[in-house]
Amino acid sequence: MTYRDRILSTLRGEESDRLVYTPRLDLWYNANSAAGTLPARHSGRSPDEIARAEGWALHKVAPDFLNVRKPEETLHRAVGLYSLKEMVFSFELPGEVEVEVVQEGDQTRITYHTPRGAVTTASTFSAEMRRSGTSLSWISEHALKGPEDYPALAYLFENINLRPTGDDFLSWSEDIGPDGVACAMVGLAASPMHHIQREFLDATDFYYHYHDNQKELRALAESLEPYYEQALRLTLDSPAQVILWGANYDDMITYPAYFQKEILPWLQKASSAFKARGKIMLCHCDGENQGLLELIAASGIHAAEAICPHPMTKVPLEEYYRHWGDKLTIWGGVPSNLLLADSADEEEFEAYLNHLFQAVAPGHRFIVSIADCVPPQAVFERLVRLGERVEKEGRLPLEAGAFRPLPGDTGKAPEGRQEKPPPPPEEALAAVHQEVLRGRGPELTRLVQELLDQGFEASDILKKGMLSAMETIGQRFITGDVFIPEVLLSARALNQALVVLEPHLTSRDQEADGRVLIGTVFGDVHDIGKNIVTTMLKGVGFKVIDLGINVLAEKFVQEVVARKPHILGLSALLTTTMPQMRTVIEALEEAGLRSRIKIMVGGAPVNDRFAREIGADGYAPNAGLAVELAKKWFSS
Ligand code: B1M
Repeated sequence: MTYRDRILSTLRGEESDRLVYTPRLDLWYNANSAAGTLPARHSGRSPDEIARAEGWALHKVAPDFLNVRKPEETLHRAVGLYSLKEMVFSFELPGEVEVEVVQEGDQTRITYHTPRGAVTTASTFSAEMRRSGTSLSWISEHALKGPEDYPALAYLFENINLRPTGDDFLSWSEDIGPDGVACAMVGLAASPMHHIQREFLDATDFYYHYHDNQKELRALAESLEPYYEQALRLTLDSPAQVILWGANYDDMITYPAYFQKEILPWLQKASSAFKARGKIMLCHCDGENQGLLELIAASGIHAAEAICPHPMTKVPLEEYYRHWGDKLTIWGGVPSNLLLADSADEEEFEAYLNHLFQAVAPGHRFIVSIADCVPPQAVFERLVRLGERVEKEGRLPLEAGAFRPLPGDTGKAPEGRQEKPPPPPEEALAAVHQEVLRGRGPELTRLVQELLDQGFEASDILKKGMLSAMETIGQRFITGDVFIPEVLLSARALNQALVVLEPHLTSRDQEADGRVLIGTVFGDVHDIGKNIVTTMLKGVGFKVIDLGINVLAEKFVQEVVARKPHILGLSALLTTTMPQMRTVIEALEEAGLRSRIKIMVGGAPVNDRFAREIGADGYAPNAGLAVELAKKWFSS
């Protein structure tokens, strides 16, 4: 069997003779070829040549976003329109739409003038992002600023035309030959509403629009349906056998109730249409899937690609296999941080490999890969060793054996904590507490005003009513009983009511809590988690100064001098940007500022050990625990 045969039969759930190993090399390759640090034996080679020389199958699921046929093809990505050789259709904007493009340094601003108004987007792709291997630009200005932008976007998508481009896809597919399987990308969003969430809005703003403008947002989603229907039809009629439909599901961002309502129906519709034509559909499921296991299983997709298990996320590999092994193919299985010398030593890496072969026994419906991709500083010899072990031990069925947990690991996701009951409030304060929990800003503001009029102490309303509710929300977030939208809506309600409360608070009440300076480190544009941490810290009374994303060490130092925070919070989601946290701490030491502040680090790849190694004072795995740690520091 060729690699192509094995991948196809594994995806279809048919018998195969061996496990296939397909490390995704693009990020690693882009960063190391730019820095001139490719392994000497692979110098001058392309990623495919490297994989072939090592005897690995080619990973052809995620498109090569950087390698476009014409520069113009990247222009409309900020509204979620892609044109790539890995696609089987391209798009034509409606003739009445005038497109204005302005290039300002690393930033591209585009305005779409439509008969129903204009919308503007801006995206950035910096030299630093290129050096770090990133292949997608960062959207610095989203298309949807307010409901006034809905009609223009609706017009754009209602009138867009798609046409087939199967020939380019076929020639790309021929280049891959028997060494892999060409996967055709339909889009990174899985449904019209997911498209709006991913592409048109800032990740946190989406939840406000979703709550406040349900009717308008739903109408906009309906306007996107013709685009999705055309994309489905053209892909069904195309030569592609394997299709990538949707990416980056995560049980915080696409929380279960939302996934079920807005994403699942489209996955089910598309997967059954593809099945009926003998095609295979997969999704790039690189996020935290703990709360989505059953829903993804119910989606009808053939495979979940980029599966990144515990210890990088909460779900252990054996749990994935137990839930999904008879329903869909798991592609991935090796969390990328195990390839990094800083995150895992040789013994831990070997222990994980021993564990892997047992966790997926008997090995059907499993394709070995690094999830979501090989990081730039990966120890290349570990990649090679994994390949050798797959070669040596990968004959199917794998020898089943007693499953061995990782050293020090119970194999179970961390237990949630018990929620603390709110302090027994008087009835009126209990009502305040409830309105914060419900996230009802106008009702809360009215109630706070009434209580002030009745002579209630402003500080009681704040502390016993509002802040205690945010603590409850924080605890519920830790235990997984509420998701991001609830936290954001509660925090927004609290901030709205603070407008009437603040003039009545004494300066002591207002200055009672600490100042936190927070930011995502240089080279990293992930901000959803940092924003949640910020919101929750503000919710319990901290003054938070958010420096945003991609923040240089020098900027952190300047701001520590200027703002005199008690706590500095650093967030990083990439293993490539984790070392920036050390750089910030060293810069603070050099500036003689280190002893003045407590430093907290967090973000998916960060762990306690790393925090200690770089000299941070603490690490928090989630926003609720970040609040607990900040409070502990501040009260000690
Ligand atoms: Co990216 N991405 N991404 N991504 N992305 C990850 C992080 C990744 C882990 C996926 C994977 O491998 N499974 C992977 C990193 C691998 C690694 O290095 N170890 C990855 C990659 C590779 C990339 C790109 C390089 C992809 C590419 O270009 N080929 C690129 C990088 C761009 C760059 O930064 N230069 C990229 C881009 C993107 C999008 C733009 C598409 C999008 C980000 C949108 C945005 O942030 N505005 C995105 C997303 C959404 C993800 C996943 C799927 C979800 C991240 C998220 O927001 N989770 C992610 C998968 C994963 O994390 N497993 C992935 C929800 C959020 C609430 O959780 O951020 O963990 P989290 O925050 C938690 C805690 O960590 C903690 O509290 C939060 C709330 O409880 N926390 C702190 C966070 N910061 C804290 C600070 C604290 C304390 C606690 O103290 C100060």
